[in-house]
Amino acid sequence: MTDLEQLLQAAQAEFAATSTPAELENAKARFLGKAGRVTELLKGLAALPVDEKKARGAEINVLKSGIEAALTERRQALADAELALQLKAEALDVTLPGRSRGTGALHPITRAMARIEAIFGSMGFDVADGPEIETDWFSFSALNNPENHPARSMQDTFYVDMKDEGGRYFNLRPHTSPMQIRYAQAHARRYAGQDHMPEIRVIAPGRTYRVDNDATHSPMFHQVEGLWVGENISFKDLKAVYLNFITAFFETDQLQLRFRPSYFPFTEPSAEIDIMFESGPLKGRWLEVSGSGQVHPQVIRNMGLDPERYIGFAFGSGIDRLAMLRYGVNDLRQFFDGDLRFLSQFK
Ligand code: 2U9
Repeated sequence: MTDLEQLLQAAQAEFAATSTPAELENAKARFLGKAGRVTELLKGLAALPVDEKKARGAEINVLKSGIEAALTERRQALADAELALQLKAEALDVTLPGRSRGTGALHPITRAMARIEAIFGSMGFDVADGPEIETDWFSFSALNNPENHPARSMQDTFYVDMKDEGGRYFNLRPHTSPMQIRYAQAHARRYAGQDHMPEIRVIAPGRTYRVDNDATHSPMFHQVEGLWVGENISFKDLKAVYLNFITAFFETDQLQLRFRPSYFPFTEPSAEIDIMFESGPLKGRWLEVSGSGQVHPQVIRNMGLDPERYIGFAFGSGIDRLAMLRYGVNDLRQFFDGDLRFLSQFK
């Protein structure tokens, strides 16, 4: 074997022994680099006589081509191996089930509210929605709750550091009654001067605020108030509407309803509404579910209507409490903690 054939074999062996592209490039440098062995051979040609130079040069070039071919082959083999490894590592099992994002769902209070709107909607009630930051007049005065009257302390109101035109602080509405007033005023204005005014039949569901925080009170809670005003609306209509609502909401007619005398500045006479289930887990206990009453004549006047002609009833129920009873929840605050372990049970 000639020295050149030996050198080719040496190169092939060294290339074969490499296991990374970097190692291969180092091996290449030992043969074809500036100080590589083939380069040294080529430099050696200069010392040869002219007639030998040509033949030797041709032989060295054959060697060089052989080494280059071996290099290319090894490069390809290493790249193939690397690709095979990568494919193996990143292999994708298309038969595995997909990872779903999980479906969202409506909050139980939102669902209760939607049911309430649907039930009252079926009885011809419109739904009113409006500001949560209110003026003193809409939250209190219009509802026959004058400044400095002790009845104001029935509500531990949040005040906003900003005053209305009368110099009184804005408040976070402690009930949705302001919306009922706004709605009734707009209704009265619309039919002012006409012989006939359609009845006002509206509910105002929404967020309300009071300084209160325990297992059955949250500083932010939800109320639905109802208002039905016309020329001949009485307590019997209130009883029929509320009984129909509560049996539809709880999906049972196995319940009794009673009125218990009470006091609110905006209604006279006033009553608490209690219900008692005749079956099921809540059977046998009277549960307070709403306040109610005949709208006070002064409140009718504040709507822009004549209390000699118009009369009606109003009620106010806590939506959170209704939802607690319906879903068997005993701490109101769970609704607002944002804990998905609790909330996802209502999907
Ligand atoms: C107008 C006139 C009268 C709404 C009423 C109640 C009785 C009542 C409470 C129930 C539980 C508030 O959420 S709660 O704490 N509400 O007891 N609300 S009558 O009376 C009105 C409303 C608007 C114009």
